Amino acid sequence: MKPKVILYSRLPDDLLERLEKNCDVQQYDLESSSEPDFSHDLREVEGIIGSGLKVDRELLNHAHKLKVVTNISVGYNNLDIDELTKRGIMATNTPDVLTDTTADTVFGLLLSTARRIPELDHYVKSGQWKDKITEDLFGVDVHHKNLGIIGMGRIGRAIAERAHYGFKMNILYYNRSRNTSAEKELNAEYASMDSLLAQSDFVCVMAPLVPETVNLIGKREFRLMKKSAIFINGSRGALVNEDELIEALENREILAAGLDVYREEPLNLESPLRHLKNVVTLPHLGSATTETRYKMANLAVENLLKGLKGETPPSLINHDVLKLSEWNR
Ligand code: 8YV
Repeated sequence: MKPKVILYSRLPDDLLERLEKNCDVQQYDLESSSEPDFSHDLREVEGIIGSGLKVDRELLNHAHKLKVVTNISVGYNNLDIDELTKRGIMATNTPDVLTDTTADTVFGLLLSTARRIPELDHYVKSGQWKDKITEDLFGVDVHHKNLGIIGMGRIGRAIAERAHYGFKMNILYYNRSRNTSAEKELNAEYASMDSLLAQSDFVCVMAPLVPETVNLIGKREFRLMKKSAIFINGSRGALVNEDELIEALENREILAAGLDVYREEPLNLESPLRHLKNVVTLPHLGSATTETRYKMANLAVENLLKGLKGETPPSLINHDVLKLSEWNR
């Protein structure tokens, strides 16, 4: 009998076919932004694959046969890793394949915000360009400026490469641990958070969402930034106190912000972020190119099938789970 699997994200046809060849696939409401209720299916399920589903103790209490939970994303703040490990369930994600694409998006956001590209696009298309352009439409330079990166992981490093080689920027970074290769190769300077905030022209948050990073950036941090600073968030909305960001933008304590992620997604229709001229927004699509989303889905399917066979998936998160299963043998 094929193992039962829950799929709650869209997969390219050939990957769905591969999954269906090996598993009994139960697909869920793919279009809805609300989480599907599949509690009645959990009892028999051995694998879960998709993006963003909250997998916590409550869900796991219904899933006694579960072996693998496969995120189609690099972030895994939706998974209770300790609980999964305790229960001997493998958790996997999709690192590396999305690094360059996400760094491209973040850099695009940075350029769009500094040079006000979406606003100026609207200016032309709405017929406002009737005469010579005036100073009120000018942006600020990116090249040779100071870029502060909070979270120098794979994506942070890829952003730093673009900034260093392409834009001759000076890189400051704050991270849990030193990234000596970025220091050597990109001339990146390790700084305390406060010093990074005070010196940077662009502050870019790329840290993972864990309990210690919730509200990492708020009123105090915005006040430490330059009044000319541009703030970029390409990681997770919860790292930033969004009300305090809005206040900082409205009061011009910072110049502007470029955002791919929000507290609430999709962004609440009432959010002032929708109306602020000094904000550029994207709908959480850092990794969303056809090529990269295919690679992510492919890696996720590979992770799932390997895990279901009892083999080690290529991007296993909780390696302790292997020790546990050896002990149980
Ligand atoms: C995901 C992301 O694709 O990988 C991540 O952590 O943020 C994106 O690349 C996104 O979470 C899917 O909705």
